[in-house]
Amino acid sequence: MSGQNGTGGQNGTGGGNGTGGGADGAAGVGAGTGPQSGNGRRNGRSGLGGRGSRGPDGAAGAGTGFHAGTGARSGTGVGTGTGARTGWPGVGTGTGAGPGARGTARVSTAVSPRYAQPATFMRLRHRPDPIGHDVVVVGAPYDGGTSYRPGARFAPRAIRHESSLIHGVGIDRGPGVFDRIDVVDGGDIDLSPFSMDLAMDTATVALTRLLERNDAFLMLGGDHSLSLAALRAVHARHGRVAVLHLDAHSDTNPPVYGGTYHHGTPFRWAIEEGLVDPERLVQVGIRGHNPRPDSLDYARGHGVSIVTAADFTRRSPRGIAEQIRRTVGGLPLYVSVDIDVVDPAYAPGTGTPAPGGLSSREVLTLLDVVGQLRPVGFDVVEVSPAYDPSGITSLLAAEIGAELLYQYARATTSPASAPVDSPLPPGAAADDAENAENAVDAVDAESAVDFAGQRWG
Ligand SMILES: [Mn+2]
Repeated sequence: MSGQNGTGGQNGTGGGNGTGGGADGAAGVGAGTGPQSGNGRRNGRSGLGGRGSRGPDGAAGAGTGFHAGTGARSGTGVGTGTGARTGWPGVGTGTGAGPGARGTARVSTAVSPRYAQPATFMRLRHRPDPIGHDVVVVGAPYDGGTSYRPGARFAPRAIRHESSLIHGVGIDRGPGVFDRIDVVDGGDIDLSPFSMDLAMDTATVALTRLLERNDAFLMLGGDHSLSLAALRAVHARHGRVAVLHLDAHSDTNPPVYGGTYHHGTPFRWAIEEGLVDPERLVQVGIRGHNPRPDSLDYARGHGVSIVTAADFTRRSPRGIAEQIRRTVGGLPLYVSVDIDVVDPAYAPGTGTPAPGGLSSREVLTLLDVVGQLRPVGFDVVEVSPAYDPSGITSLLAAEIGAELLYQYARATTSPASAPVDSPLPPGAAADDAENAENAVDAVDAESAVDFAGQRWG
């Protein structure tokens, strides 16, 4: 995070000749040059180092080029940038040294009470146009795809507001999620409220750009239609992905009312566009009078695994987690959580509430499987704050987002939880009932590793 505080010419933008450096740990020095380094930016935010391989704590990290150059988190860096943007002549140079994000990833509660300051997700630092982070939290305030109750456009603000209380640690999470991964709040994507096609294109471009410059995102919806944009972006980076989709509805509906896209279509289009492998798509919590038969028939006809809410009651959560592991395998995993997967008793503030859903605890427990896979992106969608007078729906959405960040940390920083192509324990049968004991043993063994300190050392 070099040069973050540098000063530079207000009009000096562009340029590719800068250098940026800084490594984890005060002693480290890293340097890099390349196309993404040394952007002399507005406000003198010059000399941003390109993203690089992160050096170990206290050691140097160095690299060259895009995705290199290690502007790292705790180090200091110096950067210069020169150049001109069309129509904005000028040269800007700047140098700056900043403490970096790591260790100061969030607004300190020692200085500022949790209810103070503009709300960002979990009080993370706001970094518009972020570069080089492990995960960027990004809002997608849009509800032009809703078919019933509107209002999800206000969800990113509401979720951020309720997230202020969430610590980065928890008795189930172990210490220091944000010591393990570098996360910032990238703000919101500016989406037109007037055109679904324009919003979809804008979101696709913005999220694709995020993944060109950062490793993953957590998108706060917004209605569910924009998960298609998210999957397009993830596909551009990773190819076909597996999906864990938590929802009351399959969202594999055909177009309706003359609209190609709406919040009931994202996974149908994701299958049609080849973004996801439908046989690696697991939908959990499906129930109610909607989805229509042509939605479920489409999903099942393409090999999608559907765990209904009734299935969830009959089966063990660990058995379902085992099914998810088996179905997803070693493929990069996108996780999409429609808050209406949760019963309206816990999450009333949503667009199409459906009684008989999962509890908050069941959803949070189920997400434990994510850290044992290869997650590459997340969304939490369909919160509608106007129908959420006590804020509990936004609070739960924030907690789910925090849980997903923790699971990302588990998956990417824990050698013990490296992705596995064959997650089944030896001799395990495919049948859920027969497999329950084996699955419990396997999960317990992994949990033991978690709390033995090997993951959090
Ligand atoms: Mn949905």
